[in-house]
Amino acid sequence: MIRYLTAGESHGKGLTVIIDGIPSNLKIDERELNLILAERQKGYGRGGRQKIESDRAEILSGVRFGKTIGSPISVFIRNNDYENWKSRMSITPINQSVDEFLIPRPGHADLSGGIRFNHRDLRNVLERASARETAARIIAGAICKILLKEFNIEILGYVVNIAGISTNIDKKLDIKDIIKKIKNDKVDLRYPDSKKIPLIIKKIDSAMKKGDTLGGIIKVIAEGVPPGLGDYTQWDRKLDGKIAMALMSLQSIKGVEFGAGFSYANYSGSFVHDAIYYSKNKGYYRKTNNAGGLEGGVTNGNKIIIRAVVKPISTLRKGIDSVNIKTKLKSKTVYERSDVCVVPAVSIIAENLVAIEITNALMEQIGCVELNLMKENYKNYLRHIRKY
Ligand code: EPS
Repeated sequence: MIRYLTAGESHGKGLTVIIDGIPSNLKIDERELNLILAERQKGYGRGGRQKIESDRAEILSGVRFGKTIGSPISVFIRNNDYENWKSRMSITPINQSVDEFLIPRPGHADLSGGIRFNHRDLRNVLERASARETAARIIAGAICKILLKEFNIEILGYVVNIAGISTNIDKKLDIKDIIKKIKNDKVDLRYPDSKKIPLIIKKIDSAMKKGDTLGGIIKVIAEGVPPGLGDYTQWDRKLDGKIAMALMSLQSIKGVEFGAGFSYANYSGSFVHDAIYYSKNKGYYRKTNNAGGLEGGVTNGNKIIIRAVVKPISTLRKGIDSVNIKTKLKSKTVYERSDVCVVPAVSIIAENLVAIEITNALMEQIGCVELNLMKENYKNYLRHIRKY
């Protein structure tokens, strides 16, 4: 079983992730992890912080001579901005007063987190609640993605809507064709419909001018996932539940759906359920995939299709009505700096988080602690599927 934990504050020394349960003998290259970190930092509409940081993964343990050894893998990512925050984020007490963060941002964890931990300086909340933490989380996912590649399982996260400008150009495309389309895009929006990109840029520019922020919808698809991963026998083993949890735990995500998702409400059962067929060549197959690749919490061999909505982030230059928690007086939120649109970054983070959950389900079905033995088990499992 893969387990992982992250630690670190947004303006502290750095972020750490510990990933436990990755089988031995998997090739890991820091450069591959750094490519994913760089991808997370991209996207038209990111803020000033990304100019300060150039995130680099430093593997501290669990890898020897370029291969995993089965021990926990720990990775550190330094925060360059710490240099500017040394005293304000000091681990030890200091002899000077620091500005307290007193006006909670609606939409952020500031107020609810302050109440929970009884913090009077809300910086103690926002430093950890910040989406900077995803730089650490994405590393756990990136390692799982490297593992899944060994089993020909591919996952892609991309953007299908920014500020209401949506596309379904991807509907009949597979991962390799969508990658071609999003690679074409010079502004790193990870949006496959190039004709609509100028309109999106206009919207982002206008939001930036107005001091506002924008959200959207991301999509994650997974190909090559065999049937039978996940479980229906207990609520907390259902793979769709685990994926939804992983995505909902992302700072800006407010809703997750699989396949036809919320549009199931509009159709009758006889229309919307994916009828089952069988042929000698294909085995069991479907002509539709409204279920998005999961039935009863278990994969059915179809493409996994997930969509998630990303709220406009809650730090905005314009300010929103709030209250000073010290004076209790009405105040506008204070602006330090922020992104205008993080939807492309969320799509790459989501891609990697989904990889963790699929890896876990794969390990549960054919798992073992060594890669080559795991591959042998996989061959057996594929034989079982063909015979079934
Ligand atoms: C982020 C770093 C943060 C924010 C953003 C994500 O940097 P700073 O707070 O120094 O500007 O840009 O955080 C949020 C979206 C959030 O909700 O807190 C990063 O590295 O991704």
